[in-house]
Amino acid sequence: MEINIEKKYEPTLLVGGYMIDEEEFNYSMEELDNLAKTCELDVAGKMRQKIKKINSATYFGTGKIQEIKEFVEANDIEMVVLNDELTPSQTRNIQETVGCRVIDRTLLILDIFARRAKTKEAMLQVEIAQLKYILPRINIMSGNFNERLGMRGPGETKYELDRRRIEKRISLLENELKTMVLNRKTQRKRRMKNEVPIVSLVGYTNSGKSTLMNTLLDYSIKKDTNKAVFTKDLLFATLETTTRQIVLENKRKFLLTDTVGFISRLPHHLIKAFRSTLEEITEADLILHVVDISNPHYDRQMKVTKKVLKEIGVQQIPILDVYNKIDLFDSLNIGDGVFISAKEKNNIDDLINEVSKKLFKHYKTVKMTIPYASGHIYNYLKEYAYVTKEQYLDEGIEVTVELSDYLYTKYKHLIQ
Ligand SMILES: Nc1nc2c(ncn2[C@@H]2O[C@H](COP(=O)(O)OP(=O)(O)OP(=O)(O)O)[C@@H](O)[C@H]2O)c(=O)[nH]1
Ligand SMILES: [Mg+2]
Repeated sequence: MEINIEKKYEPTLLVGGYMIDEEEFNYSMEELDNLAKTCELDVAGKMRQKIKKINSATYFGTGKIQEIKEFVEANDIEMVVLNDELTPSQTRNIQETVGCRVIDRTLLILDIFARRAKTKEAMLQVEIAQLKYILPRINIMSGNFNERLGMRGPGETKYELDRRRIEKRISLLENELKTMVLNRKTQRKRRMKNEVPIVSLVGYTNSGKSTLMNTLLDYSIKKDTNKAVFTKDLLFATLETTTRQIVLENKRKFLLTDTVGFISRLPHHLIKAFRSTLEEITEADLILHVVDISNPHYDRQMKVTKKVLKEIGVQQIPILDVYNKIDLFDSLNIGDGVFISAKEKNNIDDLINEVSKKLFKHYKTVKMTIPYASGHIYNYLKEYAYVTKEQYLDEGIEVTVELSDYLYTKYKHLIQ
């Protein structure tokens, strides 16, 4: 059984079945096309069928399978991609009848994730998802137990098709991942102790989250251009979580987290494997839901994102919808939410205002007198808080300063 789509430009047939929601189906077929192209497959045809019930043995009924076989033979198709997750036996049965390799949507997405994984953590997560996908399939697929499994992943490791070894490998990788996540959690706790609010960028893949992160990094008064994140017109350009600090002109600051994008019918194993990455979202104080408004299906994409957010349990976190890519329109009927262009840096002030309203509503402006002997406190506040006024008095420096809850509690004794 091959898990990698090694061959480029392989003549490929996309097939899908739908029961009720034809519109959702059309869109997911369009997406499948994009996913296939991302895997460098040569899409030579598409077939579709309204089905009453999924056939447990062959997914489609006999008639459709026959039709697929005829198309495969007539067009020298080498790969059939089905727009759903197939059971191992369905894959085998269809493959036997149509006479070429059959894969499902899940394998396609897994392959893209495997291509994109760059950090150790993302690699571990992808490999775990791949192995869990393989595990129930090793008995049935190909029947050839000695066949080697080409695995795209860390070091391009090869595995024998051996259940016990795969299970062992999964548990080893899961332990490794656990240690890594624990370390990250400790770091995060340290950050949270400083009471810097956390903002998470979430949204559909390719909506512009990473571009917005770079634009906000540029907006920050503390810039570090080396720290820009990777952006590209690719599905799943980002697979790992990156956190950066954004400092505003008034010294207010927050941590901004960029993470993996969503897609409809995201494979279950992937959500599970990426749980630790997605969990970071659950610790946010505010979620910026980035929407590509130039995509004709943006409302559908929003629904998918909201559904995944619900699945990872973040209903209680406030969400601000950020409609991106407005530069692609001459005029736009603007409704609720914030409308920006992350790329052209339009309306970023508006976005920051909205974010500030939500994050810093508890901030208090106070007057305090800092004794001359406590110069370090004055220096600290000048660096980390927004000092709007200062006056030198006999007993010390009187400052008017805006304080976060954390600083308010810390310096309560100095407040007048
Ligand atoms: N025209 C236009 N293009 C944009 C804008 N923002 C982002 N893009 C483009 O959209 C594509 C995807 O941008 P990314 O920032 O990588 O998207 P992402 O949401 O991080 O995607 P994933 O990491 O795959 O989830 C890139 O080609 C960007 O240049 C925008 O405001 N206007
Ligand atoms: Mg990204």
